[in-house]
Amino acid sequence: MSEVGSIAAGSALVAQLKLYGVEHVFCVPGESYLAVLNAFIDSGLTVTVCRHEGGAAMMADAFGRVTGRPGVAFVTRAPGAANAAVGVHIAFEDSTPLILFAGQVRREFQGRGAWQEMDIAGVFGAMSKWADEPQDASRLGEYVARAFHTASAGRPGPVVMGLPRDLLTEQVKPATPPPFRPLEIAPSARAIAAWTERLNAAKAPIAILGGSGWTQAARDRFATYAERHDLPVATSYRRISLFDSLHPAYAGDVGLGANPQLIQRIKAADLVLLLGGRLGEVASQGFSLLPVGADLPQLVHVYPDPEELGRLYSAGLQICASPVAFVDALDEGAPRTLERGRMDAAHAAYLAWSEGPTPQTGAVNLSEIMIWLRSNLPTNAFICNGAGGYASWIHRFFRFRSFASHVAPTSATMGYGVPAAVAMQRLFPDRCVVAIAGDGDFLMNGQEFATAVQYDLPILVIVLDNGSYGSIRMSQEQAYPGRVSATDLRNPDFAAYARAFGGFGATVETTKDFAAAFLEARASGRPSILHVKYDVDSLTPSMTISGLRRAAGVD
Ligand SMILES: Cc1ncc(C[n+]2csc(CCOP(=O)(O)OP(=O)(O)O)c2C)c(N)n1
Repeated sequence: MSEVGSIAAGSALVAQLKLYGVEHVFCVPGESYLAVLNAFIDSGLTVTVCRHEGGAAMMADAFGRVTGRPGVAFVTRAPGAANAAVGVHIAFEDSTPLILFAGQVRREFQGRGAWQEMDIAGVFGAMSKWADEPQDASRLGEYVARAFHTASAGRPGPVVMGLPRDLLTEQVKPATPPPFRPLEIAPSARAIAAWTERLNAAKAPIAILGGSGWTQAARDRFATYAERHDLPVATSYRRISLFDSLHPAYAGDVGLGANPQLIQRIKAADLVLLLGGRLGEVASQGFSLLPVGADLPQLVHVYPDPEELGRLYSAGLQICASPVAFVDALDEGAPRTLERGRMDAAHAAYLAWSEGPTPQTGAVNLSEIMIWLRSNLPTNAFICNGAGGYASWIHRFFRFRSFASHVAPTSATMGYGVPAAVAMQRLFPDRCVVAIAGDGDFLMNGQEFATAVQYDLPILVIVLDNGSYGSIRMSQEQAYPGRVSATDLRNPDFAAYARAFGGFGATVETTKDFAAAFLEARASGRPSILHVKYDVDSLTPSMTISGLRRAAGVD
């Protein structure tokens, strides 16, 4: 019997989410959290029911990545939580605010190895900022408040919260939960003065933007600042859309297949501003860009977590601040006067590097397709992708104009593009959303195409089919030339797959057919898949299997 005026804890949880501004949740249902599913009805939340918890967690990650607010996913106990783990890992490595709520067995059965029981804290403890489960329904609000704070404060990341089934049905007095106030970590006036002094004295400065927690306003403000001070701006691996690729200060991205001239420019710089990012293994070109363990007087590292500062890089100036607060505090000052002209040179080098096209074996040229996309997509279109050699064509030739328009994991996790596209189209119904996937990549979460069909989301998925786990094939050909093991793929007809799901599908076998197929897909107004078949030889814009084999003297 419920007491007068009391509600189920599951309803109190949903009310708290609403209070914290949550509008979207992504889920796969389970009997372990029926009370929450029940509370979704009439809550006003936009609920996206997914086909796999990995997809749901990736959608929540994409949401958190683009909005800067915690993405929220609900899954059932052990099987659902285990499936969702990949999304938690992405959020952890990529610093995305995310809260995964996972159903849990009844409290009275806990510790017995009950059906689908999982030690949430044990399993997720090492890949999240916090993993726990409340035991007392009256403290649920406190736990949820802490989850929001922890996921978004300092270096953002995932929180995993187990929800015992019986706790969710317990009646609680509706209380006013503690408020959620996102924390901005601001730099001191002394830190800003020290930065300004270094910038004014620098002859060859460069900035590298990275990390999460940026806003459109901070990006715009920093762009103006960079131009004023003749400061070239690079972006970190898969953070390309933190800057407008056609802004006169843009110098390109550091990541896989980075422009060697840009790498040289960073190595030769007398001032490097690493703003918001950690410069991990890929962006640092295998920790070679700035030597780990060495004194780096030229480096100014701005990061919102004091434990990250100094962990890898001994920067001459360390500033604990979120990128937004740092940019807000920047002193306009007089324009830097020493040796100007480097910004234009860096941007010209970027434009030349990304201009294309490059030659490619076979009837489909991916550089030409990327160039067509960059010339024909609306500038605010989203490009969502996962991992594979195909992504190097995006990085090299697509030019990202709008803030956060590239939605792709720095953890290089396959299967991300389709769920991310679903989340973006759900969030921004009027924007053009394109997922680009490899053939291996696509089938890791291609089932979420059904979610796009279910909600009439006209995402357009470009499946780049080279009949191979090409990226691994590339590594194989480098390490063991001519010896192909477990990387060949025999693929289905992806256009027929799209039609079977109720979407639009077309096959593209030559470059010149791409534009017409793309336009037909868009005109259909339906979720679409373009199955693009291309030759496996060109693994990246600068590497072919035939070239690698020739160099190794293998046929
Ligand atoms: C979830 C996951 N599993 C495995 C890998 C290792 N991996 C990276 S790229 C790749 C192959 C990708 O193949 P495909 O999607 O066909 O793209 P291609 O490299 O051929 O362009 C694999 C297996 C990964 N990054 N993520």
